[in-house]
Amino acid sequence: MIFGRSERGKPPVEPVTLKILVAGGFGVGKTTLVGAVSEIRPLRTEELLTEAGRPVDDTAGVEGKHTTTVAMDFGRITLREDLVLYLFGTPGQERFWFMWDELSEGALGAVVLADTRRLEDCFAAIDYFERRSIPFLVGVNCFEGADRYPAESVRQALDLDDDVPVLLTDARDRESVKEVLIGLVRHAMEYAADRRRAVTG
Ligand SMILES: Nc1nc2c(ncn2[C@@H]2O[C@H](COP(=O)(O)OP(=O)(O)OP(=O)(O)O)[C@@H](O)[C@H]2O)c(=O)[nH]1
Ligand SMILES: [Mg+2]
Repeated sequence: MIFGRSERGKPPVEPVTLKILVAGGFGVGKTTLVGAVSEIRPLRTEELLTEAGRPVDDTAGVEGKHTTTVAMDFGRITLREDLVLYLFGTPGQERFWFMWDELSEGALGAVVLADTRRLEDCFAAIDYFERRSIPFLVGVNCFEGADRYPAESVRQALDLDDDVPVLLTDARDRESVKEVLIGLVRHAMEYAADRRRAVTG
């Protein structure tokens, strides 16, 4: 066998690699999502939530949470033999948002995770991607105990454009998260095609 070639003699496929951001408010499940789908051990930058941070770190709804992302999460998932996603989870706390500009460099698009108990926490992320014309979708992380709302109600509450997909998900579930990622790649492709059409007329 020739090194670097598959047994059937076909040259190995060079996969397309895409960079995807996972954003949203504090404690909404970004690190969980990256960990659930990553096929490599995810890189995490978690620090303990300190007593001193209590007044500003609102853990209502995620009382079991003891750590927070201070720089980023990083993971990888092969969607198809020829399509690999690199996932970058952003820090949720406002004091680390200066990281976002660097993380969003070259990103194809973003998943904005939302928790229906604290929807307003994802406004800033939505605003961020809208302003920069980075395609995004909203993944509603369905925590137990949180009321379930249809995707359309979430769209209205967040005042999203009609073309922004809203998908219900469970950040802990690999298959569910994969669907969200596939949805985002699809949406980003359509978004790019629409923009090309708008430019070329
Ligand atoms: N029940 C339930 N718990 C979840 C779900 N997703 C995340 N969690 C829990 O919620 C907490 C917060 O999750 P993280 O993944 O750390 O959230 P994060 O968005 O990365 O948080 P920051 O980086 O601090 O902004 C953890 O204790 C998770 O175990 C979910 O879908 N259901
Ligand atoms: Mg995190």
